[in-house]
Amino acid sequence: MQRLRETLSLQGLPSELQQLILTLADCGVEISQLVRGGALAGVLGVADSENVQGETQKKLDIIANDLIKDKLGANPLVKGIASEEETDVVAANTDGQYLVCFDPLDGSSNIDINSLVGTIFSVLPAPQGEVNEAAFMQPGTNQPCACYILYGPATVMALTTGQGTQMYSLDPASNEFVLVDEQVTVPAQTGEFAINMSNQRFWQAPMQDYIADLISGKEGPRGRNFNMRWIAAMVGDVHRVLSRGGLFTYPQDTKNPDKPFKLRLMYEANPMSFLVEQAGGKASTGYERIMAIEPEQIHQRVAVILGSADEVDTCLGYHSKG
Ligand code: AFP
Repeated sequence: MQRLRETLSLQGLPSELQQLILTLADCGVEISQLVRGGALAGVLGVADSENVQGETQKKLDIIANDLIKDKLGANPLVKGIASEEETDVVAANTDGQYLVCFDPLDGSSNIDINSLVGTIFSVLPAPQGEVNEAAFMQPGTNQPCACYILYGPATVMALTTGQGTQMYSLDPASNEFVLVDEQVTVPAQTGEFAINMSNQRFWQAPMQDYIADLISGKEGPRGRNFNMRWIAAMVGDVHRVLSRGGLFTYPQDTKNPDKPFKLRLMYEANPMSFLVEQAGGKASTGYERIMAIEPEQIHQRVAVILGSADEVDTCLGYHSKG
């Protein structure tokens, strides 16, 4: 069985990027142990604080964020970090070559019900000069690497360095990630979609029409039935898409006029889009390729439609009709 470090070496990656990826994996191993502890580790429940998103922070949000911040801050390769749980970007090491954006605990609303959560990492090259928000304003196509670690019955890691998408599983005996799929492939067609249906009345017309046609199944224009799954943790829903195909979407909605979009570009949509595209899938806002977006703010949000390429194209067809 091939361990992560061996796969990275065989990919002929720069030694610095290999070393950074191993640090990201180490963060995942430590957070996995905390998540496993659950109530017994004293990490459940809410903290008495809110993040920049205006979301009540869970204890484990803060613990995971601080653990990653400390580990990356201590790595000389890291020039700066941006986190869902940090209002501003954080400078690290002046001579670092990389910037790291992360969602330390995606799906944290699932923590107290013992459901799926994960950590999402997006790596960017560090430009010359000071570490400010502008340094991070790079399109997703600049990522040399993206990965997530999913804390489920098994702890798994999906990773791409632009040479396809690989899947690893954490060996509890050695605490090392072991390669389980060297070329993850998302089937072009699917019978499964993922969306928070409770927002249906707030969607724009193209998404309302697309989902209505899925739900009308065999008697409708699609001529076949579809199944729905919703984990309410992007990391879990995307893992299902990478594992067996599907379409995941969190579309624009009018539920909160100040916040037409839910998912964050820099540390959710971009890394997940890179992983899905490298596995043969597609990732769009409905009107443009997510990874082509020129970011304007570190916490900016975006609509997401990603997964099986043919199904994403079908959904985009509804959007091009307007
Ligand atoms: P939390 O991290 O606050 O649980 O949010 C998770 C998330 O950002 C994303 O991972 C899910 O796909 C989405 O929100 C779920 O949103 P809903 O709670 O509206 O279903």
